[in-house]
Amino acid sequence: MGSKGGWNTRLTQVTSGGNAYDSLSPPLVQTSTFTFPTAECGGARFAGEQTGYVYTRLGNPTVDLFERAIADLEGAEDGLAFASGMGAISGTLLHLLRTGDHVLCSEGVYGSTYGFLQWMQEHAQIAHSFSPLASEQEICDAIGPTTKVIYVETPINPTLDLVDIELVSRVAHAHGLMVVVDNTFMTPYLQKPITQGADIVIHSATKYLGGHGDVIAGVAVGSQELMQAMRISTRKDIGAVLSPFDAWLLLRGMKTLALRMDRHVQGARDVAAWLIDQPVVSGVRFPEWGDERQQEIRRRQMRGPGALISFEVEGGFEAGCRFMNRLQLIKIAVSLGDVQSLIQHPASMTHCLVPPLERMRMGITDGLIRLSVGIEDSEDLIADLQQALAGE
Ligand code: 4LM
Repeated sequence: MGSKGGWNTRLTQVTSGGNAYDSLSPPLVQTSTFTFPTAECGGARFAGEQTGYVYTRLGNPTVDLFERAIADLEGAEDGLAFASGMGAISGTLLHLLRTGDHVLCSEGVYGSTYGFLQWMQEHAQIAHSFSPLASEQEICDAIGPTTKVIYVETPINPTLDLVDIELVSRVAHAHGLMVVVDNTFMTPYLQKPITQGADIVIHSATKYLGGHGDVIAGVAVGSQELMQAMRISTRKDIGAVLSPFDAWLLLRGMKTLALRMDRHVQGARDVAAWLIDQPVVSGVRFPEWGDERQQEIRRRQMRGPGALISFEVEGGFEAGCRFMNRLQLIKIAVSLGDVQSLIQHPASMTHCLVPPLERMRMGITDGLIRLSVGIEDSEDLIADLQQALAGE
């Protein structure tokens, strides 16, 4: 059963520690293994005949608390933490897919997700293809006889195009397929894909869930049956497990998720509205703008636009580099969702391994710049952007 109350109340509750030693903060159980009172008890725990912890790769109280917290917030039955977002993506897809299967993907995914799709194709003959997934007909046409999973990023990194989760889920389920949604850019505060019909939701918890740029982590949520199966298959045996300390940092970061997201979104609205008026800036992408169909999707499935903005500076890649190099407050770095604003160039950084033609098809032009708006005061961010653009 989900936690009760408003978002800020729920966030403080689901991330608190229960009653170990009456501590307010959750206990950090920083251990690799657990002792068994008797040899028979150890055997019974391995056999699943007795509950109790065994070894941190199989489960750990601090990691479990993080898993339960994110599952609760996403409206899922259970969660499974991983060492990174890529650990969660690879662990989930390898669990769901077999040699000969096909995964249908949104028209654009994070660069390393693209790399992993390539890896599965080369090493396991698991095929993939991309589609805008924009209408029932388009989705049906893209589903083949071996398709098992539809994998969606929305908003898509870094073009910020939106995919209709409810439509994709309805069509997928009619064909007996699973739907996996990467919800990293939104967090459950802004979008809850499970309530739209998705089967599994994935996060790079490195981003907004942690929020403070000090953790690499991932998580998947879904039905208890699926999560338990993944717990004893790809997570246990590939072993991309989250450390208890990182789970503890995530629990601390998540207490302020709603506060931070409201502030991120307001800052992004201010910055996007300013950017669009700059003569040397073009093609500003922000999920609150765009064609009517995208806006209809946003209103239906998102509570806010998020805090990423993509745009181009007149003069292409070279002008974009000069502009980024002049920034002082905004840091040049990949990643996103940090309290500090971060800016990067997808074609040479996060999506550099995507071949140029594929990048063009995904809408990642050579001059595209992606800005993750932090929680700084908007006027300071705008002043920094203004002085950096002034040189162009
Ligand atoms: C970045 N992104 O874009 P880990 N899913 C999405 C992502 O954006 C990322 C991951 C998964 C960036 C990292 C450098 C939508 C990552 C992968 O980095 O493995 O926690 O998440 O700047």
